[in-house]
Amino acid sequence: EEWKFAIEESTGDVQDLYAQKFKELVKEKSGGDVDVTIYTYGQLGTENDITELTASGAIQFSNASPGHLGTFVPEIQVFGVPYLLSQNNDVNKAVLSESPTIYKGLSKDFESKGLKLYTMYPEGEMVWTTKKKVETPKDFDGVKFRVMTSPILIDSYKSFGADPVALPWGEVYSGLQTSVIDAQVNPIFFIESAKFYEVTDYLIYAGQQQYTTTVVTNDAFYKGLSDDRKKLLKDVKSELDDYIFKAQADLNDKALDKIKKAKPSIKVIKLDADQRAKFEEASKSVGDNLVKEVGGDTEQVLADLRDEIGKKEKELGK
Ligand code: 6CS
Repeated sequence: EEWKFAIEESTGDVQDLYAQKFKELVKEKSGGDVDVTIYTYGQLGTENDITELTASGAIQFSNASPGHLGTFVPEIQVFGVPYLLSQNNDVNKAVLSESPTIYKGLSKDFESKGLKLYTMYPEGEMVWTTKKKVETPKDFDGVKFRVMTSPILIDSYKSFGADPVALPWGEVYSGLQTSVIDAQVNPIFFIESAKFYEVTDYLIYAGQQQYTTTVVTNDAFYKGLSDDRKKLLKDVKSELDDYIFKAQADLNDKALDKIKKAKPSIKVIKLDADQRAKFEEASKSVGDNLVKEVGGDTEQVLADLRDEIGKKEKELGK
């Protein structure tokens, strides 16, 4: 039996590490019966293409990051609300791996689109790479800022003061090179592997967002699996929750040094609490706008997530 798994990233990136380990564990736990074939970014299309392929059943698994899933499963855009997730990534890990709001509430929104939400995990703090120094919303005046394709990101970056442009990531390097765009945002491991630092001058940490991703399966495929296979997938998920959290942290830890070595002239700026507060204030209404636009259970999901994050922060620290 073959399961096809498409990722939104390249070999050696976080999603690839996940898929590789998934492949290994599925093979082992199925006694060699199931072979997972991994397709990296571009082999089957862009981020939005692989979601469609999974929903239609042409492939069984894919990564579908909230940053790109917004027109398909609009409710998932709650993960795009600036400053929603914790600055403590242990909190995010706990919420993303076991939250009832995600696996009971949001998962219904996936099912209605032919997808089964398998897992969620964080990929690291998202860092702005720009050609000019940005420390206040005013500094974003006239900056053409590339965001992923979910509509909430357009709203967010407008609220921050920039001119957002939505693109698949394959167009980002050349876009920066030719000044079709002036800036973009991604976790540091990805800025390193996709070489976005080569065509920008500043790395700016504003604390606004943790990159999150989902792994989805085709819903009919999942429902048709035997109880044994469903249990196998459940066991693999639990093992991978810890594995991928450590793996992404390692990859992100090493990436900044690699960038500094490859480009000593790169300037790294960490916005302080007052500077961050200005961006948070500017984007205050983004969550409410999302609730108004998407409707349905979005208001409840957002409130419940805030509650879960708050509770985990009490337990694990901010
Ligand atoms: O910027 C993007 O669109 C891409 N960034 C990451 C970290 N993963 C895949 C995604 O498509």
